Amino acid sequence: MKKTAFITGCTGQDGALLSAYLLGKGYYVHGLKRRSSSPNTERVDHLYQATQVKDRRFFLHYGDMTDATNLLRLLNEVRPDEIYNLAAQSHVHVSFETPEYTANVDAMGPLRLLEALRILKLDAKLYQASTSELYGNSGPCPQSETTPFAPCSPYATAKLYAYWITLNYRQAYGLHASNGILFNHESPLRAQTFVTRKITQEVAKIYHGTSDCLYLGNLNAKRDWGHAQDAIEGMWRIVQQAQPGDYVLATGQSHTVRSFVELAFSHIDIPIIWEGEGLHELGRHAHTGKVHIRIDPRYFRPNEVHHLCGDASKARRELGWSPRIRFEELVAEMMKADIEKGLRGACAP
Ligand code: NAP
Ligand code: G4F
Repeated sequence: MKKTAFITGCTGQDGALLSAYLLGKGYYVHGLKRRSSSPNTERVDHLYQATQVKDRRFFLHYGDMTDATNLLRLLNEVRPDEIYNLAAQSHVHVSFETPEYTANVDAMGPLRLLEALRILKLDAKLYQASTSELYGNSGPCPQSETTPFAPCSPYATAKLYAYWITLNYRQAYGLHASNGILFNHESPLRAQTFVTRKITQEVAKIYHGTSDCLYLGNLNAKRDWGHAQDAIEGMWRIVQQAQPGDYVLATGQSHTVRSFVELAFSHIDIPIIWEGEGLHELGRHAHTGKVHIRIDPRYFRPNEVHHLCGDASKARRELGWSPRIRFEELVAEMMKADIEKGLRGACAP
């Protein structure tokens, strides 16, 4: 029998990729979408159209993680086999501006889903989108499932609550509820306010002559950047396990923001040299001397996580999961997509 999945955050990067992945496996997919005054379903519109006529397996429902009765009603109507809770105010910097809202969505949201499962006595498996931000600057790299958590932002603190309440409900009520502790994962669908997509989009504009300078914050932060498609497969594998658990999904390699910038510019044949320090640091075209990167203090965070790099040994061992797409391939794919979007005159997402 075909399985049914309920995906919160289905209009985001991961939600759109997961929806396509599960539809490809023959699932019925029900996604939660927020009411918005401007379109917010661009990433999934093609899926909606593709399954409309003969094979209607993709459904969108209005809802919000802050609305418990909405979630309760939808889960009661859909009665899914699997729930993927991907919805979140997912921007770390923005969470310093909207800490209470972030807690409401990212901490209380998962609690609302868990309570709905308990109240409805639904026998569904739940995936909670946990994050490497939980580690903060807590200790040595690489970080694994046993590394202590030390969240450094309202976002990470809210996600810490979500992590523990998922584990608590698993232990207290025997729910099949799992955490995927995912390190940064990107794709051409990544929102433009995250650093990777911001870089590839601006470098593509520089290539097309519609911009000449990229403004960034901390160039020295290091992240373990993988491909979102690999992450999606890991999420699904976590949910398929006979027993619930908590798993790190990561590549095990980290790079600085600076090296991401250099690699992106290399795709348009611009070698970058760096000069100066701190706020006065510049990135110049090594041959023409033109300035293409400047520092803007607006992009510094009140508190920074310096280095994230994951150890996914447990996922390799128990899920048979390992990332397939290398960092260089990820950057190449994102650059190609943004250059092609520029040729078509298209922009977001
Ligand atoms: P994303 O692109 O920002 O997508 C977030 C999704 O959540 C969007 O569909 C958004 O709707 C929805 N959403 C936000 N607030 C909501 C609310 N109040 N009610 C209902 N839906 C709401 O994030 P992503 O990169 O796909 O990440 C998916 C999940 O994984 C998030 O929980 C994130 O925190 C977590 N995570 C991501 C990464 C990563 O590197 N990508 C790593 C670790 C963990 P709109 O489209 O209307 O904005
Ligand atoms: O791309 P970022 O905004 O991602 P960040 O903060 O690592 O968070 C992402 O990954 C988490 C997993 O570890 C997820 F949980 C979370 O939802 C999100 O998907 O920033 C990456 C790094 C930071 O150190 C930041 O300070 O890039 C640095 N950075 C430098 N200049 C910048 C910029 N970040 C952004 N967004 N914009 C800049 O101009």
